[in-house]
Amino acid sequence: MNPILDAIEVDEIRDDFPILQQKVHGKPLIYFDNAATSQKPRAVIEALNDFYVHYNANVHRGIHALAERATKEYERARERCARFINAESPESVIFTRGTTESINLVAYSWARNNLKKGDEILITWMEHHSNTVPWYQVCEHTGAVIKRIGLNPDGTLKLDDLDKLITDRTKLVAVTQVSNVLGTINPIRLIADAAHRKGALILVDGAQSVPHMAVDVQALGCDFFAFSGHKMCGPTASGVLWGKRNLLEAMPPFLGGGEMIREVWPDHAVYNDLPYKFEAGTPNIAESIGLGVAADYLTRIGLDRIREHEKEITRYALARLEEFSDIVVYGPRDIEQRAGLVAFTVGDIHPHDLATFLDQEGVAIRAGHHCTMPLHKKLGITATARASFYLYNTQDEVDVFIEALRKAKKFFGACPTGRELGY
Ligand code: C6P
Repeated sequence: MNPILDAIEVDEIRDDFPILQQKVHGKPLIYFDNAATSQKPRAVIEALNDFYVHYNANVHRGIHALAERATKEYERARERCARFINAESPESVIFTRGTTESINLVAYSWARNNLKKGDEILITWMEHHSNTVPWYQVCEHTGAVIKRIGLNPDGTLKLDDLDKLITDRTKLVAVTQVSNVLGTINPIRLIADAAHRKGALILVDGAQSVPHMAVDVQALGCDFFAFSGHKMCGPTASGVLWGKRNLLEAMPPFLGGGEMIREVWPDHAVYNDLPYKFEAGTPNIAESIGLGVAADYLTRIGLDRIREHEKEITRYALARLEEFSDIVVYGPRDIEQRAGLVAFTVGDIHPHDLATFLDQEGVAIRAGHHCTMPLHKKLGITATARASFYLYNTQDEVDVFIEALRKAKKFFGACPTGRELGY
């Protein structure tokens, strides 16, 4: 079997995504902002439509036909998500609105109840604000402190002193599997083993990994794993927190309300079992069902093949970007350590100007700090431009992107570099 999606397959895949057929500013849309959110295939759009047209009802409450069907599909989505990340049971899959909410659930329910003054939370310099700010809040609440794993010059994690960084006071290591700026793929199993040797837990932010590579939470050896549906072809406001069952069972509920209880007495409540204990109120039913469909859609195409396809595009994009002598590309060059995104700057053109110019050419990229202000401060910059790829992108699109960059350079009159001037 050819491990890489061939041109015909990509054409077929593109047909699944109606949004890609349009023009933007009179140019064919080239969507390179997949790390922010991916586009949705017809199967997911139709699943949402089907829910609202045929069986919209609340779950786990009604005993009428619609409610029973909604409940069945909602729980089927949980099974699909569990299979997608190889969770040992669907009960350890909690539906949330996304990575941010999943991490906050752990911060509020586990960390605030298990950390005390002087305890340490180890994060890294490449964490998204979602895997940073909740821990700052835990520290404000408990008196625990944040420590960080450093970065090597190539944008990989500095792991040589990991066993020293994780101390007897470290209670949690919270790390992203893939950086949304550097693209770095972190060796989670190695970090998890080091954390467990010291009795610490590990939470993995899977927002940028789950959509693009096969993830097995058990093989990774993590304790908590968070991801978002909207970056993996699923609807917005869908996502998952997976946790080891014994940990989730010992944690108090995050939010109180309907559905998360078994009994409510005049003066106290008895909480429900997993996963409902963590799903207070009417959940995001349609979105979770759509997420289950997205997980099956990606599985059908094959996560390993999607990863290979993105590797090819990224390798090509990195090579073509090198045609610009004043380009700075962040993150590892080794494609085995890099996911399908490239953050960069070109000369002294502000990334926002670049993104605005590229938009006029039909190319959607993101610019800014990408919710990683500490990382940008560490790199000594305020912003980067970022192109992020997915299964429906092609090398031809990279060519258009490169030509658009060339035009942008000309338009902004970027100073020629010494290399371009021949010295
Ligand atoms: N990064 C980006 O453009 P939510 O918003 O909860 O779905 O995901 C948050 C999140 C957490 N971790 C990582 C590594 C992420 O990349 C993101 C979202 C988007 O890079 C929006 S800032």
